[in-house]
Amino acid sequence: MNNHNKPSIVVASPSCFYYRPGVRREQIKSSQLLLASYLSQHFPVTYVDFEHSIGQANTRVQVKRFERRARELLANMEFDILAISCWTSLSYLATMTVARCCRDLYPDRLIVVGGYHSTARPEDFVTEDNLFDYVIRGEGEIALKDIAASYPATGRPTETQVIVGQALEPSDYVPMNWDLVEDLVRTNFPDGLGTLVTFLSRGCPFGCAFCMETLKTRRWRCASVEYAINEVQAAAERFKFSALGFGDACFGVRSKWRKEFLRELVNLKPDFWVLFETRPEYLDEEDIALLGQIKSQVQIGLESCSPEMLSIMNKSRQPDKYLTKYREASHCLSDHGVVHGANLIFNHPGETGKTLQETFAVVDEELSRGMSTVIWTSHDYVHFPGSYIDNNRGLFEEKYGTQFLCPEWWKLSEEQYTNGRKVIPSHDLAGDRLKLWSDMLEARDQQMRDALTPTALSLAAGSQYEKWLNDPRIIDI
Ligand code: B12
Ligand code: SF4
Repeated sequence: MNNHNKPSIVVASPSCFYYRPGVRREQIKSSQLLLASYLSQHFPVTYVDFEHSIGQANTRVQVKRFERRARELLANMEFDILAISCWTSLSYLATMTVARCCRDLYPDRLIVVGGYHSTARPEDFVTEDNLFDYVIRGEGEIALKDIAASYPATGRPTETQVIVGQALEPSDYVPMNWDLVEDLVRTNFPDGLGTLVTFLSRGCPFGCAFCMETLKTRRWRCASVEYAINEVQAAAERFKFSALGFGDACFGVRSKWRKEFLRELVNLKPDFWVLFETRPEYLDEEDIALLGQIKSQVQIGLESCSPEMLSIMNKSRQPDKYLTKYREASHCLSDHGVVHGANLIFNHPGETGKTLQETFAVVDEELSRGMSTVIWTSHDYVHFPGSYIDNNRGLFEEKYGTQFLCPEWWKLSEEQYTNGRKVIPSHDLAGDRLKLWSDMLEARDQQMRDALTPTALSLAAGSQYEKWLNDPRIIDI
């Protein structure tokens, strides 16, 4: 240890193994950077992203190569504590590999793991040989700061310790320390970034059945408007990017904060796109009129238009009211020219032919209104550990005939993108009927395309609907 009171920390994003080749990687992993930013106030911190420095590994040969490169990189790094982020379960195998390389090289150094996966499945990191010293559940800042502060005196614990991290209060939020990724950005993105993400709040008060956010502190905690605006300005002054995203689990829950922030944001006259995800309840006409004055794109976590599915998903206790709210918000967003994604999850446990009909009936009704800025963004259900569904698999199996065909996909050296989706939602949607939703979507392809304004069409083609890229109405954005 160079400085006896201040151990040095490497915060590492370990990459993903066996994730579908060609899936776009996140340019800057902002959650990990946020953690590193907080720690850098107290300790010397380096941030590394093995996905950038080594790459993803999608075959056994690539995994072997990854292991070799990780060993070389770690051998050339100065640090006392390796803090690995198993943020997504897709990083589980890579996390284990990086930790193993580190332990082989440095038997005395501290290895800590945190992130959504360790929050959901801490036991996945408890090994006979105590590979990890600490497994942190929930937010990592305070737990890691305490561990690092006591490490010089206590050294490695004799057994793996599982700790629930105390959630950070807004008074302790620290701005992103962009210095930590200066070299990474300069080396990997010399022409500028696509989307840069920062955070203005934490927590979500809702409890959707498929979402892992529910495992963390649910209280919505926002930074002050002044802090939030400073974050926007600091990012814009520092880097060139086409969009700034707010990665908040649920943007703008408190109406007064939201309006004040949006007013200040409009005053900044941003020349980049602003992106965030929220619920329809948190967008009224005043907010939308403000958003209409800047280049903004809103993701709405609608998830389904079937009242029955919305109940099963625990999206809302009053599904009909929720759908009315969605329609009002969506129409108003279209009236103000604000592009918005209506995110839908299909084949969620409990889904049947009837619930699909209900969803597409609403989609059809919306399409019949003519030109709009709504992009229907559709995904298959992906089974993540720690969600309500995962914790109550038996209940779904019994009630709907759901089958979880690969319940621990993150542990297998096989294509995880496919394995995570191996769920039969109900007795009714098995076999060939599993692709019923994508057939129903495909049948509406032309209508969906024609209903979009040129800006919305161009944004849709640039993201989810690549097949629309040859449409003559596409414009440069
Ligand atoms: C913002 C977000 C994104 C952004 C990320 C932006 C960016 N550039 O970083 C975007 C939209 C790009 C995105 C992409 C993906 N996401 Co996402 N995303 C979120 C979201 C909405 C919010 C995260 C958040 O609140 N951050 C705020 C910070 C403060 O909290 P945090 O991220 O949890 O970080 C804290 C702790 O986890 C902990 N921690 C993290 N690392 C470490 C390390 C150590 C050592 C310690 C001690 C602690 C620690 O400390 C951090 C600070 O407090 C969540 C949850 C949700 N409601 O949907 C999903 C969520 C995290 N995403 C998820 C997924 C699956 C993905 C994708 C894989 C989707 C896909 N198929 O491509 C990709 C993966 C991208 C990647 N490789 O990094 C899942 C993860 C589930 C899982 N088990 O894997 C979540 C939980 C949603 C869900 N389905 O439930 N995502
Ligand atoms: S899906 Fe969205 S609204 Fe539901 S719990 Fe997760 S973050 Fe909250």
